[in-house]
Amino acid sequence: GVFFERYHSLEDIYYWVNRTKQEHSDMVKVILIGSSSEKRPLYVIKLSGKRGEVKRAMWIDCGIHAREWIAPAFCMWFVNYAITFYNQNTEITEILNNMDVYVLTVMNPDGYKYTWTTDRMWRKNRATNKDSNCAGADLNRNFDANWCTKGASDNPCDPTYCGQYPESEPETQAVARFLRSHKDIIKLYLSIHSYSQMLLFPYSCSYDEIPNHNELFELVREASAKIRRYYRNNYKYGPGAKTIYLAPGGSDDWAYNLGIKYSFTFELQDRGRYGFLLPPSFIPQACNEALLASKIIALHVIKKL
Ligand code: 0X9
Ligand code: ZN
Repeated sequence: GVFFERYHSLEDIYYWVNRTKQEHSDMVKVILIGSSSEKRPLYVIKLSGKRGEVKRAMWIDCGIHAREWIAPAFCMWFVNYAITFYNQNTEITEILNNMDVYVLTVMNPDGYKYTWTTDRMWRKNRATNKDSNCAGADLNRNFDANWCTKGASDNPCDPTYCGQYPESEPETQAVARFLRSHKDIIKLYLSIHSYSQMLLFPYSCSYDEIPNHNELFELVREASAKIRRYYRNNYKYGPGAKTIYLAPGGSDDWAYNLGIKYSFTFELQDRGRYGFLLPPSFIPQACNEALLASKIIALHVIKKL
């Protein structure tokens, strides 16, 4: 529907989360995993197909970075697709019959709100930093993976400020705690960003090659090829450090080290023409590309379980 072909304010998104839970109580639960530094709630939508047995799960977060509006739009797109096409589309049915899906639609609500009211190009959260007039830490530099080494900044005024210490930020902490406490069931971690059209996997915090590099490389190569075939659009792929840049303290590397051996960051459209200001008319294709990649990866993980 047209609802998902627009960007939504934070208030709209909260409202949508609540409505979704009420209208689809058979498939949807909402879990409060923590709150932001300005005390906004962090809600995770739990999607389940067949009920009952303890299932494995996958995780998707969107909107770590405030200005990347296509990311929350994707999380909404994914949830709507899953609810609408469960028991109609074979792939999403297979996925939901084998895995619960946890979706954090906006990991950085304070920053997201700020991009709607004050500064469209804001990236970090909105925490106050002591001994500085500059606000915010980069939540994707705040995880405990070679924290604050080359590729992050220890200056609170920089867009890649790593925070005071690993997991210093409440948003990081909430996600890290949830993943730690569910690490035995969560088999796949996906983090959605923009822009530049890339399918990335660990490591970004070093040039080391992960033990299952070949498997993940083949997976993203296949996903990229299918996106090219179906949507005539090019996605680069590979380990973060080599494919984009060295960037420590990221959620994907941390989740990988926690034991989630399928861990990915997607950079959605575009490649710079509009950048973070991707027009709403691009939402459907951008989301469908990422949805295709998500399905391919999830089905592979299920096959391997
Ligand atoms: O730099 C980032 O955090 C991501 N790119 S963005 O333009 N959306 O800011 C890339 C993240 C890749 N993964 C890690 N750095 N761990
Ligand atoms: Zn980002």
